[in-house]
Amino acid sequence: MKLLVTAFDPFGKESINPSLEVLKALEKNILGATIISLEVPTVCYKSLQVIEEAIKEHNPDIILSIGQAGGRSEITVERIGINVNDFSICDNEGNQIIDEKIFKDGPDAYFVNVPIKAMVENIKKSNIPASVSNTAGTFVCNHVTYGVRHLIETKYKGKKSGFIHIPYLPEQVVNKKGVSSMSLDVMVTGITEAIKAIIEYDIDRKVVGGATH
Ligand code: PCA
Repeated sequence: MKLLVTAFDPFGKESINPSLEVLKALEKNILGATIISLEVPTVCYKSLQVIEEAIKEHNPDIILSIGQAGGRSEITVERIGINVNDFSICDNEGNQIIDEKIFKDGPDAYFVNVPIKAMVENIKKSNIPASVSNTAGTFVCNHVTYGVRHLIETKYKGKKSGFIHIPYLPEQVVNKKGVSSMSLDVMVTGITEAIKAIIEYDIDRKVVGGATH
């Protein structure tokens, strides 16, 4: 089995992106599966082009993308990507798209097709806070969550894709009073556990993990 794992370059006011740091530290073989690492620009459409090139080159079974969710306190496994670009800040090439579809011919949303509950349970088993998230926002991470699923549905049927948002690293919050962070080694363990769940569970576990709001 081959997994393409992607992470973003720093964006906004940050000089590091925890997703890229986690990607660099990730084992290249997990439970016998080959991990292919890919850095992706935090830029609409270009991010998807870079991922599609890697899909063509490596033909992975699974595409798992990781991104920074500054302010979240847990590792959050995204459930859904929605067909909208509504950027509250500029991407890394200065694009700020407001209220436009990502793909005009695409459905309103796609659920990811990796086992999100099993991933969350596996992360929590290692005593790391994790939960299912029902919104990946409306910036480049949602763009990639939606866009990769759209690529799969339209061109690369049979592959799976998912998205995980991770908190800031401690060094990013030194001057952000009261903002959550998580250490690199903890996040690397968490992502590794999530990948193990993807490899082990073809069908998701039916366990509690929803939200009231
Ligand atoms: N996080 C941003 C884009 C890149 C990243 O790491 C987001 O949540 O949309």
